[in-house]
Amino acid sequence: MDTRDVRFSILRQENEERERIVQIEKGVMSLNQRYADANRARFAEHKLLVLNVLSSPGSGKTALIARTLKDMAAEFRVGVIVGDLATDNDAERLRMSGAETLQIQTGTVCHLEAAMIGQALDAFDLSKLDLLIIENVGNLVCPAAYDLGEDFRVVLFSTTEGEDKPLKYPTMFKRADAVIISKLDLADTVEFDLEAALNNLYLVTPKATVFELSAKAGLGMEGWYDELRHRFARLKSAQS
Ligand SMILES: Nc1nc2c(ncn2[C@@H]2O[C@H](COP(=O)(O)OP(=O)(O)OP(=O)(O)O)[C@@H](O)[C@H]2O)c(=O)[nH]1
Ligand SMILES: [Mg+2]
Ligand SMILES: [Zn+2]
Repeated sequence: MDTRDVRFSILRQENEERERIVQIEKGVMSLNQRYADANRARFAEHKLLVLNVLSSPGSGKTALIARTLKDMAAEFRVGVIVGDLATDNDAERLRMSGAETLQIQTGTVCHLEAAMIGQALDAFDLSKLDLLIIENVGNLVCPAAYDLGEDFRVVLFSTTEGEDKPLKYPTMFKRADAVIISKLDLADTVEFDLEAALNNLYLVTPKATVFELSAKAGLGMEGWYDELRHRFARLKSAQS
């Protein structure tokens, strides 16, 4: 073999390897889709509104969920599933709001998968819930690719992360039903340009409903709660 033949042989091996990886990835995604469909059927059977809440680490998912649990306790019976690589800190915080909460520790996996949710559901009596909120692992990349069977996908980005997040992570934002701009109370301090952020969102995901709020200061929460009420009422009337 001369040098050129060796180079071609290595290239061919690399192509075959890449093709094998693509096939494995397709297999994983179609398996995930089967589990997601099974979850969705189970949710529909119990007329459960299910949220998948996503964002980068620290954007305020747990703070939003905790406040929502507290403020909506009289209206909805809520269960929560929280995913993190390690610790049950978030589950502990959410339990203080009185909701039944289950922590999934994913170990090295940086997203939740539908099969993990399917297994976690066994810990709940779904007939006693109106709303199931799933807090995904903090990560703006791969959780976007995993359908969990949810009705409503919510992506947060906080004023402290800058206006360009939708442009840098378009896949995550494109797949959102709603986008929440969080930590609105810090907007002035960090000189967040709300108009630029809204423009960026519009470029990437023109149909997503956008909420601007602060779970900590209690700003803009009513619009978010109305969205939940509206979606829940629609789900009930569609299935009855
Ligand atoms: N000022 C302000 N701080 C907030 C707000 N929401 C959350 N925080 C703070 O931001 C930090 C991260 O909030 P979390 O709710 O833990 O964020 P998270 O998205 O659940 O984080 P991970 O689960 O680790 O990905 C905490 O110190 C919160 O107190 C808000 O509306 N305003
Ligand atoms: Mg959290
Ligand atoms: Zn991942």
